[in-house]
Amino acid sequence: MNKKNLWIMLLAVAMIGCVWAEDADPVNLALGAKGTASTSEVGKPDFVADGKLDTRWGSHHNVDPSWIALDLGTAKTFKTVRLYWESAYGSEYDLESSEDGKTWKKFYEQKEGTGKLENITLDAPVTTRYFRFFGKKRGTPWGYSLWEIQLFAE
Ligand SMILES: [Ca+2]
Repeated sequence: MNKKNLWIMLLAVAMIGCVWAEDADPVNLALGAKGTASTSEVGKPDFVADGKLDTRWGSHHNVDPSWIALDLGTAKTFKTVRLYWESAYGSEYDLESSEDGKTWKKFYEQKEGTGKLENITLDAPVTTRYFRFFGKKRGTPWGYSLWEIQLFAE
């Protein structure tokens, strides 16, 4: 390949890279995580991390507290937590991290949750392998019901 063709090729690769980077959706770091929960009235805990907005997990009705934990496989760093609620939402809850999946540390507290789509930007990035939603007060008589929990680096 001569020099001119090489430059044209490099330019083309760079342009494709730019277009691709702009179009790419942010990576959901929770996708495919393994879920466990205090109870499951509807669906399975894994359903909150399957990337589908029509599959959900719901805890047993009328139980506080209730929780769902995700094992991300390896430690991941995120600054945004997105909760896709079904109609049964949590009005008060903690978000927690853990190094071993047993001992939990609160990094965010919600006291006025309103359900629907909650897009939470943390004050500082959190790095953890285990993530837990810990529901303290339900917004309805039912349980806590989530279509998806998503985590993003930014
Ligand atoms: Ca889902």
